[in-house]
Order: sequence, then structure tokens, then C-alpha cells
Amino acid sequence: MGFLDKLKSGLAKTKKAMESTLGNVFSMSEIDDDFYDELEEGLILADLGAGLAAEAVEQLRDLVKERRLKTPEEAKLALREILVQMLNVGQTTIPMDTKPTVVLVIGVNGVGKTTTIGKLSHILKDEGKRVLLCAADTFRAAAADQLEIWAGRAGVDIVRQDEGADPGSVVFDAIAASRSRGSDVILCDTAGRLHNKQNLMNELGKIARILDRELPEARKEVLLVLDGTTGQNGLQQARQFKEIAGVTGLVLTKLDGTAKGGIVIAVARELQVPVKYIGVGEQIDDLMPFNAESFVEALI
Ligand SMILES: Nc1nc2c(ncn2[C@@H]2O[C@H](COP(=O)(O)OP(=O)(O)OP(=O)(O)O)[C@@H](O)[C@H]2O)c(=O)[nH]1
Ligand SMILES: [Mg+2]
Repeated sequence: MGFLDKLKSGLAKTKKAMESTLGNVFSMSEIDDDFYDELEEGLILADLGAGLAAEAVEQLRDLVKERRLKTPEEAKLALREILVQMLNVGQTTIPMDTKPTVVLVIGVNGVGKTTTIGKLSHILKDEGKRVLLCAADTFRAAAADQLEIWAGRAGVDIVRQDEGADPGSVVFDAIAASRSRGSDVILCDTAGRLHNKQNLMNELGKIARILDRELPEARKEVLLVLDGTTGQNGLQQARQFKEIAGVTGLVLTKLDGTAKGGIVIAVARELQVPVKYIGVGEQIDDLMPFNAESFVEALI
């Protein structure tokens, strides 16, 4: 399957919902107030959020006037441009310009952190990178086991300790291992389920300090994983994480399971942090590098 086809099938639920609402809109005979009203409603249904949907429609009105567009079909192409623009808030790839590069994967429990790391290992290994996984989620029993299974599937190395170990010490071990093994990238799993925000802050802060001390020159990426099916609720979570952890990129998971894929546009726009990958299934090859143009084309 080609990239766009896979993306379309991963986003099938959202696409279907969009078609059933927006399909009629774009086949209307002219661009009038009804057209704009229905369009706005469709965008809200796709979970863009009321504010953003209104903004998109406002921008579209301007573009239609400015370019003297006549048909809803022409307006559709203009709308795509607007949504792509909203998604363009920074670099969508992870720069891997230091050896090692460290990718800290954070997010609340169950959003898909460990699975995303497994899938990302597969992608990076395919690109010829030496990948090392670091099981710094020591909070939950079996978290390291789960990561180890992914390491096996992807065929990459892992550093782990027992449940309850100090996450900082696992990170420290992983850094040492990366030196002796010549790793290009360390993917670090973290706990999502801590007792409270303060604990989470302390733990992420501690990991960050060890990384800064041991690898001061290394590129550090903080990937926040968000469950795409939680819609606008996920946004609140995301704001908190952004505040405490200096997030540099987003991963939206489980987009295969939702009709509200428009949330991707809402979070990127709201947080002003670029989406770097999207998850469209549970298998190892179900993580896709994010591309705004293809994403929007797959939706509308
Ligand atoms: N359909 C679908 N399921 C996914 C996707 N990503 C993850 N999952 C599923 O979501 C569930 C939770 O994934 P995990 O990777 O364990 O989530 P986590 O964030 O590591 O969870 P904790 O370690 O408990 O904090 C698993 O059943 C995954 O298979 C996706 O893109 N699509
Ligand atoms: Mg996990």
C-alpha cells in the first residue's frame, strides 16, 4: 500500500464522517451562507473545536473573496490550504544530528507511549539507525516487559531494570550502554501513571537533569503522545504536559479508532507544537511520519 492509501485507510472513520457531512457541502451549487454554515458544522463534528472551525471558515471567506472563487469545489482546495497552514507550526521530523539523539516519550497512561516507541524503533531501524530503548517506566509492573517485547519485534536493544527501580538510574545505564554500543538514538519510555502532577514533574525533571549532565551536547526531543480518541479532553492534558516538560513534538495515536481526526489540527494549532507522527493501528508498521498536506488531503 502506498503512503497516501495507508493514511486514508488509517483515517477511514474520520474520512467517512467528513464525507457524510462535508460531501454534500462541496457538491452544493454555489458558495453562499448556507455553504459556510454547513461547512463550519462539519468541521466542528470532526473535532476541530468551535473556535478553530469558525476561524477556518472566516479565513475561507476571505480567500474566496480575494481569489474570486466561484464553486464549492474551488473553495475546498482553498480550505485545504488553510488547514495545512494551521498545521504548519514547526519541523515535523525529529532532527537526529547528534549521536546519540535522545527521544523522551511522555504522556498519560494508556495513550500509546510504549507501542509508539516500538513502532518508531521499526521506522528508525529501517533507516539504518542503531536504536536503544530505555525502560524508564518503572512504575507499573510489566511495563519493561512490554517494552522488551517491542524491542524483540523491532530487533533493537533495550536497557531495563526491575520494577520499582529509579527511572533516573535506568536512564543513566542507557546512556552508558549507548556509548559502548554506538547507538544513534535512545528512545526513552516513561511512566504515565504517577500519583499526581508534582510526582510526574519531579520524575521528568530528574530524567532531564541526568540527560543534561551526561549528554550536554545531545539533541533532546520530548515527544508528547496523545490519544486521538479522547478528542478535546486530550487538549487539557496536553497543555499541562507542555507546561511541565518542554514538549518539542506530538504523536497522535489511535486515529484509526476515531471519526474525530480533526483533533490533530486542533492540538497542533492550540499548542503550537508540530505533530511528528500519527498512529493508525496496533501493528508495528502502523506509525506514520506526519505530513500536513497528505493528512489534509486524506481528510477532505
Ligand atoms: N487502534 C490503535 N491502538 C493503539 C494505537 N497505539 C496504541 N494502541 C493501543 O493502546 C493501548 C495502550 O498502549 P500502550 O503503548 O501500552 O500505552 P502506554 O501509553 O504505554 O500506557 P502506560 O504504559 O500504561 O502508560 C494498547 O492496547 C495499544 O495496542 C493506535 O495507533 N491504534
Ligand atoms: Mg507504556
